[in-house]
Parts: sequence; C-alpha cells; structure tokens
Amino acid sequence: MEEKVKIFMDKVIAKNQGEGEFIQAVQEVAESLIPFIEENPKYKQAKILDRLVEPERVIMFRVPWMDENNEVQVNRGFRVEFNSAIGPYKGGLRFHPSVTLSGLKFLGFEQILKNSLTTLPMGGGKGGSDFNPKGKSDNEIMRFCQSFMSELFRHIGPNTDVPAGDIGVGGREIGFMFGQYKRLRNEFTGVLTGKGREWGGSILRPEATGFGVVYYAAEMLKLQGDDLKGKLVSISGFGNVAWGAALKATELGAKVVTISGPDGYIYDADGIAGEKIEYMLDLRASNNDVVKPYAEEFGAEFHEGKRPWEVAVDVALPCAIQNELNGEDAKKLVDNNVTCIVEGANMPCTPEAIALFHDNKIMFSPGKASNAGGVAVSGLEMSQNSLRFSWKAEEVDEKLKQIMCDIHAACAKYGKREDGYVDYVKGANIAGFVKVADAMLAQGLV
Ligand code: NDP
Ligand code: 2IT
Repeated sequence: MEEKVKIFMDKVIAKNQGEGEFIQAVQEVAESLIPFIEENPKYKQAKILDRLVEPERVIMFRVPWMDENNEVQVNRGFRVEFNSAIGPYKGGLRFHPSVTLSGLKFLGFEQILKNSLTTLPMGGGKGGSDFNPKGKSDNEIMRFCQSFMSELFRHIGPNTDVPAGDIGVGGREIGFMFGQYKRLRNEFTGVLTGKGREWGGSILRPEATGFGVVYYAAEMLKLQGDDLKGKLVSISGFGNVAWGAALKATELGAKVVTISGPDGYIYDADGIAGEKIEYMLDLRASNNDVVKPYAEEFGAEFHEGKRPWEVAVDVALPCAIQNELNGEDAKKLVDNNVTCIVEGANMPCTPEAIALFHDNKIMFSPGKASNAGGVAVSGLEMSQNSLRFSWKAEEVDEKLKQIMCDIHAACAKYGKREDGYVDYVKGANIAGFVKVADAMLAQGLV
C-alpha cells in the first residue's frame, strides 16, 4: 500500500512543484484514501482521487489600489474553485502577506472534505490575497476590498461560488466587499457569508468555528465516558476561532490557561474567563497582532517567543495557523499527559506531531472535522438568505451542535480501529470523501 501512495504522490509532487503546504495536505488524505479506494474499485476506475487533487479552476488577478500617501500599491488576488460536485464552491478569503497559491490550494482542498462532512450542499473553494491588513487605515482596507471585488465579482454568485472570511477577513472586510458586489451587479444576494446581522448575516456566525471546536471536543471525550468539566485547556491564537473556543470551553466548565500571538504566549493560572475573553476582541481589533498587553492588563505571565504547548494541560486546541505545533511541541504535550488535541485552525499540527499522537493513542482531531462549525453556519446563512428568513440564536446553536455531533459520529465510524482507538484523520478523510466521490461518479466525466 505504501508503494501505491508513493506512486500517486510522486505524480502530485511533479505536477505541483514547490507547493509544500498543498503536497502536505494531499499526502495525509492519500494515506487514508488509497487503501479505501483499493477496496472500492468504482472510485479507482473513475480516477476520482486524481480528479479530486486538480482544482476545477484557479483565478489569479491583479489588485491595484491607492494608499493614504497617494502611492499606487499592487497586490495579487486569487480564488481557487476546487470542487463543485455537491454544491457551489464555498470557502473563506485570507488576507495575509504569506498568502500564496500553494497555501490557498491546501486550504481549498481541505475545504472539499470539510464541507462534505457538514452534510450541507457546499463544494470546496478558497481565495485571498497577499495584502497585509496590519497597520492599514479603514479607508485603505475599503479601497483594497473594493478593488479586489471589482475583479472577483465576475467569478462568483450565490449559486456559483460563495466566499467568506478567514485570517485577516472579518465583518468589516465582508461588508466592504458585499457593498462593491451589490453595486456592480445591482443585486442584493447571499454571495458572501459572515455578513452583518442587519443585512443577511446569520446570528452566531462569529462564534460558530470556536463553539463547534469545543462541541466536537466534548463529543470525543464523551466517547471515552469523560467531559470537559474541570479540564485544563491550552489555546493558541487570539483571533476569531480562539475567542469562540475560549468562550464555549469556559461555559462548559473547563479552565482555559493560555492564548498566544506571533510575539509569544500568555499563561493565566486563574483562567481566561469573563471580561478577559472579551478583552481578546480588543486585542485583535487593535490591529497590532501581539498578546503581550494581556499580561499587563491582567497580571498574567507572558512567555516571549514561545508556544503554549510546553504547559501541562488535559486538552490542547491549536487555533492560530498551519504548522504551528511540531513534533517537539507534541512530545512536550505527550510527556505532560495530554489526553485530547482538537484542531481549530487548518492543519496546525505537522505530520510528525500527528504521528506521535497516534503512536501514543492520544485522541486527535484534524481541523477539517473539528473546525467545520464555521462553514456549517455559513451554510445555514446561505439557507436563511435563500428563504429570506432568519433563525433565532437557540435554533442556530442547536443546528450547529447537531452538525458537530453528526460529524463526530461519521468520523468515529470510519476511523475506529480493531483495538477501539479512533483514528479521526482516517475517519474524516473517508467520511468526507464518499459523498463527493459518489456525486462525481453520478455526474460523469466533467
Ligand atoms: P485571525 O486573523 O482572527 O487569527 C489568526 C492570527 O494568528 C493571524 O493574524 C496571525 O498573525 C496569528 N498568528 C500567526 N502565527 C501565530 C502563532 N505562531 N501563534 C499565535 N498566533 C499566530 O484568524 P481566525 O481566528 O479566523 O483563523 C485562525 C485559524 O482558524 C486559521 O487557520 C483559519 O484558517 C482557521 N479557521 C477559521 C475559520 C473562521 O471561520 N474564521 C473557520 C475554520 C478555520 P500574523 O498576521 O502576525 O501572522
Ligand atoms: O476554513 C474555513 O472553514 C473558513 N475559513 C470558513 C469558510 C466559510 O465559508 O465560512
């Protein structure tokens, strides 16, 4: 089997030279899926996996804009329309200087399986720009978003491709892009999700990813007869996902002791709760991208240049960025008797870290399963827009909780090993794949 994976990956590597993150994401999926496909020859004959790793379309464009000093700036915009077998392309936009085609291809590829897991009719896509929002004025952000949408608008639509937020894209940016789309098309439609509540957005969308991560963690613990009450939790990041996760974990009786930024991590032995969680929003809104001010505000420890994985906890929730938890970090967590690692970010754990968790039979969930709550509520926002209706907070929360329970059940079913250990990576990849693959078979060679 290893040989079959190698032959497949050699082709992928040759075709996608220099795209390390994309190759990393495909490798993980190929290891789970190739044995499954060998047992199900209909997928093999139709070369579903070869087709799945090739985006249906990639759009790359120039984004010119004028800064506050009347100087011309030029960025690059992208939209990777990866797979539309089960619904319109759906996935976030990332504005960050590190954005490359490889990064967006990895995110778009993961999104195919993630969106399938939600059980909602959404295909996979991702986009963004190498624009750096840090230190930009509101006016500059607006001018950039308008220029970005002046090209993107011709490629998207409520039945074609529905972008949303990701790193660097929140409610403000979605507002500016929605306004420009509406102006160019003269249509008020659900073309983006993450909109403001007053103009078609869903209640609980900002909280949804973090809440979903914690609902998923609770399901993993429940399967072992355990729960979150009294558990020590470490979280990385301090953005939208980290904030929602801290809020829900605390509500369910856990104690969150860390958050982190690119500058280092905060250790707060008293627990990050109440006004301290709200303060995370101020930190993020300040546009400075540092967590150190938390230590000064609340008298907690700040560990400069370090990551939170050296702290002894029961549950770890990496919620910042890809490849932020490596083999060494994983070893520290394992040595400190961690019981459960649940990814909030996309691909935050390296392959070495995941292998160590698996070898030690520690519960580990990949982001494509445990962070699917964000895009799931985006899917609910699309439904509400189509119905011209909006559900109440309790209704959305109930649906979100049910979706996370169902994703967990599907992953546990496909990932359960003979000795009872659940390989959630394998479970998520196979459970996400089947629906997309069957739809591709039904729709012929397109
Ligand atoms: P935010 O922009 O709110 O937060 C991410 C921030 O983390 C970046 O600004 C980045 O800062 C910072 N960061 C970079 N490196 C580190 C580090 N080593 N330690 C701590 N922080 C770091 O983004 P979100 O909360 O929206 O997204 C976080 C993750 O969750 C991403 O992987 C995203 O793809 C994923 N996700 C988001 C969803 C959503 O609905 N928003 C849904 C599902 C997944 P800097 O700019 O300096 O690099
Ligand atoms: O990675 C993700 O799932 C997101 N950034 C959310 C995508 C969406 O369409 O809500």
